[in-house]
Amino acid sequence: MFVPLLLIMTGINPPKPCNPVPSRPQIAWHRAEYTAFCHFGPNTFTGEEWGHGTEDPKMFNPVDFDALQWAKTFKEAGMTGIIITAKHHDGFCLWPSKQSKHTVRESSWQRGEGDVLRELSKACKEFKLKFGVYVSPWDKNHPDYGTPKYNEVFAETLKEVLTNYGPIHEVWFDGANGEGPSGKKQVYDWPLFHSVVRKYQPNAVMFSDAGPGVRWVGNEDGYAGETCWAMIQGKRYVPGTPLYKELTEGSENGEDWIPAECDVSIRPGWFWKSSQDKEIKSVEKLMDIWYGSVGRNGHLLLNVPPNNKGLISEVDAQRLMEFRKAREQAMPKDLARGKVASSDSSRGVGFEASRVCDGKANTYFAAPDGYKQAEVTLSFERAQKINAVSLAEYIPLGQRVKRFEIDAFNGAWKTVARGTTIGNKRILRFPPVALTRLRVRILDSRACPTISAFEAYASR
Ligand code: FUL
Repeated sequence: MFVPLLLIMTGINPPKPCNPVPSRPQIAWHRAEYTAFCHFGPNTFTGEEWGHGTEDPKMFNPVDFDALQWAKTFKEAGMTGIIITAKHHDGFCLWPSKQSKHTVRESSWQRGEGDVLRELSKACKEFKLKFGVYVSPWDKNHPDYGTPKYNEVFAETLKEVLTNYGPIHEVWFDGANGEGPSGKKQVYDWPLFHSVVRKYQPNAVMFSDAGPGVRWVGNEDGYAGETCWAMIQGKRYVPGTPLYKELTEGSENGEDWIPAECDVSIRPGWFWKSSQDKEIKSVEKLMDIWYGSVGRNGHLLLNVPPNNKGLISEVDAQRLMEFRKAREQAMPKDLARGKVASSDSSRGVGFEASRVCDGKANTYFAAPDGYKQAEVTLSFERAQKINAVSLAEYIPLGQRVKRFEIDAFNGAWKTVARGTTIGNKRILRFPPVALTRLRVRILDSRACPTISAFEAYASR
């Protein structure tokens, strides 16, 4: 039996998991926080959002295609990975799939010898970015779509993507399910599709409205709920669920750890169009989205569509860098790091209050078993002007906190912010306040609270 070293040394038990808890790949996904989404394909050349599947593949010709430029741009923007539309609803495959006659092989790009997935997976490796794929089950081109045979075709299609391009961190399944060339809709064999992913990429998280790895946040605006549980009751939902609004908050009593991914485009559309070059979201809007997604226990999947030359346009790249700078200015330096911390209850050695400000994600303060409330106070030698805090629970043991308040002390205590859930990360902003002590008061929790980070910021 595995006995943690800390327990052998101190005799003090860590809290028991408060189920459900995330898998290792889900924990890595939470901590990765921010991923680029790339919609790219025939629509990039036609200006459509939903292609028809009848487009001439010859017109796919991104003459200056450069996956390294994409990866470099996204790396510099502070993103941790890229998810590419390997196949969108029009059925066009960005790799020379054997399951289709509507692919890069039939295009005029690189005389039919190009492979976007090959180039992009290599570029991701070079820039140490995670690589993910959007593979649409809806296919407006495939002649078998609408028949049981298509499920087999799609399983083989997935297998190609999952076995030829190295590690895949996320597989993105869209919920859209429309008619194919025969006018029929497909009844998707989800158990089959999931089994293919589990077999060939067991560490990939699977996205759909309903998971099973990560869920849609229920809107395409990039915002999680102010209350946002990583859990849902998985059995209530299917891809394409009409109950999608519930996904914005998740459920305190959900039996399944299926956290929220917030997808949103930097432009009005998902695909690049020159007409939208002037409609790129402002830095202020992107900052608001950041606080509303990553700052509310979500993962931000920001779509930055490559243009018809096969490059990330200068205007988008520029905005991404401004956005990065704005984040750094809003939260420049954690002023709580290494400060004196105390708590109103004590579990004992290994779980002290000081763990909240040691800068380590895997150490945490924990209250004793049975406690549903706890206070952790940070003390500063000199008065500090603070206008934001960032909190984190130790999510490997489950998401617990239901309600909390933040107080500042400068002669007297004053509540400056309040919230409900925390999860992987919760950022709260408030008007600048000078303080010598900063306190989080957890008012209610599903089980004894665990806090791994309590950070304090003064924006520049
Ligand atoms: C939707 C799709 O129908 C859109 O075209 C886009 O890919 C978006 C991210 O998901 O459901």
